Amino acid sequence: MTFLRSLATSKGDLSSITAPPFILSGTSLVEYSKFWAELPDLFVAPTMILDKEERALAVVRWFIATLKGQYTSRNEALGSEKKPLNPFLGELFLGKWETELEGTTILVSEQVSHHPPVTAYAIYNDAYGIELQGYNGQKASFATTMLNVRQVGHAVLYIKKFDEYYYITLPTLHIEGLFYGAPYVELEQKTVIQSSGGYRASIEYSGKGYFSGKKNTFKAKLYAPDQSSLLYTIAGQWSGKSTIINEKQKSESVFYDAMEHKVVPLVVKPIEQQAEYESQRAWEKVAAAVQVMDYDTIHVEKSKIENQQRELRKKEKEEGVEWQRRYFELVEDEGPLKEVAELAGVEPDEKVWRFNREVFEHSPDSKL
Ligand code: HCR
Repeated sequence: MTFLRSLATSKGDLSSITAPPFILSGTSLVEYSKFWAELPDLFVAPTMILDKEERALAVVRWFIATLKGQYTSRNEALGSEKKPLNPFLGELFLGKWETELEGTTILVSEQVSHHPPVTAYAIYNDAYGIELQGYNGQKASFATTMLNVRQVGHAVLYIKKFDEYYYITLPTLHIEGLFYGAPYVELEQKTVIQSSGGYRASIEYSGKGYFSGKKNTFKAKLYAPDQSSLLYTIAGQWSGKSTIINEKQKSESVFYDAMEHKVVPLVVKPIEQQAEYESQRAWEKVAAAVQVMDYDTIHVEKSKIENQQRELRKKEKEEGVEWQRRYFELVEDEGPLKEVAELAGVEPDEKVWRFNREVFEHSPDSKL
């Protein structure tokens, strides 16, 4: 009851929720950016497809494939959704995927704002010339026994060979099962994936009962650049199997089967080699205490980090300076990306977080 009450009074700020120890996670939210590329083969696949329509479809397939990790992996590994650690400003999570066919895919994830919390990330594979960047924050509201979470921000996929952008909006989600102490995520509303070439996918989500009586369901439609010709309809479970109908040929086939794909673990430097602002090193003691549910140590170690951060902010205020983000900068959205956002029918953010790769590559952090 105390937990439900804390949710009801959280006023949209998820970091202020006091969760019972068994719902706490020792993983910081800054780590969640990795879920975008845990299947490196699907991430780079669009770069090898010459046909524009097929390529747009490959982007949708990769996106659908990311959802299982993003939204159900805690349930699968730990039995329920957990409350992640609230990253501090400047917290960094770095890693790479090394696979035989795709080579190296790099992840840079940084907490660029603490109040409200915003994480920015960049993921790139140079061998295939593909890069994803984006940022996200969350706005929450509590309704009876459900926590509704609207995501702020977007992702942009860029394919160098075709000089093509895909603007991706983020789904809204809600958390059910709170009353029973076994929270889980369900997606709702929709995602739009708009390509600079004009192709547009609209993906609608629902839970049990709406489309098919199953959890984690979706229905996606891919439209031609003229926006009126429907090319494909895809439907099924994003955490399981989905099928695709080619609307011209009226043929049906399997689109994606999550059971047939195994995630590739991200390689992160051993903690002792990490810098003190790197996530796993910074939260090491808290994570260890979460493992054994030692609530006192969790509290003591978390408070140390929070107090240190408070001191830093105080000092910055006194000196009249602002915290310098490491590898991302807040810039006005302009050029092709603004146009794609407009095509996607979304009100583009006035300022967006973008990756400064040059700065990253000249820093010791780039030695992964
Ligand atoms: C809502 C959530 C924090 C945000 C998490 C996000 C939206 C972060 C960006 C990722 O790309 C996708 C993503 C996946 C997670 O499912 C989502 C989290 C689920 C729970 C967590 C809340 C802050 C936890 C509240 C406490 C509980 C368990 C009641």
